[in-house]
Amino acid sequence: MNATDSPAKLLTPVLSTFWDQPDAWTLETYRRHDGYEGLRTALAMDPDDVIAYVKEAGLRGRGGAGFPTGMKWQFIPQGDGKPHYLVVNADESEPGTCKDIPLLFANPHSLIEGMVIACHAIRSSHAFIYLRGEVVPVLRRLHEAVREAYAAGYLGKDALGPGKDLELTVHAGAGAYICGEETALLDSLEGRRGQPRLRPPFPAVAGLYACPTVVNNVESIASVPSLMHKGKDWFRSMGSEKSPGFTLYSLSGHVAGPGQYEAPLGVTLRQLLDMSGGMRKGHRLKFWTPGGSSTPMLTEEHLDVPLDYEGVGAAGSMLGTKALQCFDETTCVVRAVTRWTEFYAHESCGKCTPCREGTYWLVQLLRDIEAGKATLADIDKIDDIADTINGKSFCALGDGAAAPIFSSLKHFREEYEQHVNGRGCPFDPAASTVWA
Ligand code: L3W
Ligand code: SF4
Repeated sequence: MNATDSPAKLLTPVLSTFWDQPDAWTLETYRRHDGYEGLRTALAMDPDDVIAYVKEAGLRGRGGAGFPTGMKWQFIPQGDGKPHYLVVNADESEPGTCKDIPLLFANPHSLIEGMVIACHAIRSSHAFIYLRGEVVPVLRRLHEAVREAYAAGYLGKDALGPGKDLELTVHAGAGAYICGEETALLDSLEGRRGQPRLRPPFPAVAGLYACPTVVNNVESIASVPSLMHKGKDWFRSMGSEKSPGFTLYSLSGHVAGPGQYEAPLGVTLRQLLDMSGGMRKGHRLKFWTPGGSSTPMLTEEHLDVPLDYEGVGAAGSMLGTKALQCFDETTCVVRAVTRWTEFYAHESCGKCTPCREGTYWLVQLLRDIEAGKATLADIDKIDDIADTINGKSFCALGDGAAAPIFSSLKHFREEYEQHVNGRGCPFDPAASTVWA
């Protein structure tokens, strides 16, 4: 893959191959597209060999951190006499992130098949899906797909071989962003208020009900069946040495063609925009996030950054969830950052002081700057508060809240100053409305 490749060549539909079919989500459609063939391959292998295979393929977690999936599975102790659990994190809620919900809606069996393979690998007999509760149509569809999988014998009695049963529970969360943090999710699943736990111990050592637990993102697990069926060389033929494979990129904002684009890791935003119709007519890119609002914003000068873990890292951001939110020149960066910070302040679980207090004060100051009621010293103050949150909070939400402050000040400090000196916002909010 290189910068001159044609748009069509850049797309690698795997998870999204048959999303547009009306009965895409059914077992029958899934089987027509090689569904459950990867499971057949995996069940013929020793569990340790499946883990080694996924490690060699180089699959990395698609939930934000990019942690190697096979390595995470390998952390589960064997012969410890304790139950092992697999928990799929389907609590998608990072601003801009919108890949797992469509994936579950259109192709739930790819997740179920991946979960059966993962349970075989880590020797687990009970798996859970923690789904964002508001998405009721997805919950219903998931229940129906799980019912189909039980009826077909992929789940339930002897699912993993003679005497090896597998249960799958779908749990709907109550709609708190913090429950996407893996340890808060486990507390919530256990019936408690979702708040992060101290790590270590990591869930692989003491997770659900204090037993060894793998927590993986939906897309990570859904990527396993095709990898097992088509092979690690096929998987490695896409992406780069350190970031191999295909992934879902979610384009949103002031773009002509918002949606999901499945492409190899390492594609660039310029290539994705070229194939999807670019920015909305007559406008140009001002800033964008590589992976949701928790990942530092980038600008037009980063259009050719390879969208993989190393490329985005070298550009000073994180690949995150590959939620590419694109904003054009009509957008007030102070307004966008204020809106995101309001989200973090609202969703802060309150457990630690830097995040609980810091996000509150950031919102007050940002609103003052946006309204032209602040001083230049207040711009330094938001920088200072973000510094007090970053790296000093209990979980990643704090760092995520600090990221838009730092990155917007780095790229657009003069725009903050313009608000102060001009006593208000120089932008027309109506002009940046996507539907305008
Ligand atoms: C065992 C060790 N396990 C690490 C495991 C750990 C976890 C995974 C990654 O945050 C990021 C965050 C968000 N022994 C281990 C170990 N692990 N060392 O590996 O861990 P970590 O700490 O690097 O990341 P995290 O706390 O899981 C995730 C960013 O993603 N993000 C947010 C995304 C939001 C969604 C959503 O809405 N769906 O995913 C976006 O960029 O800021 O930096 O499993 O246990 N020694
Ligand atoms: Fe809770 Fe925020 Fe602290 Fe995380 S950083 S534990 S969300 S208060």
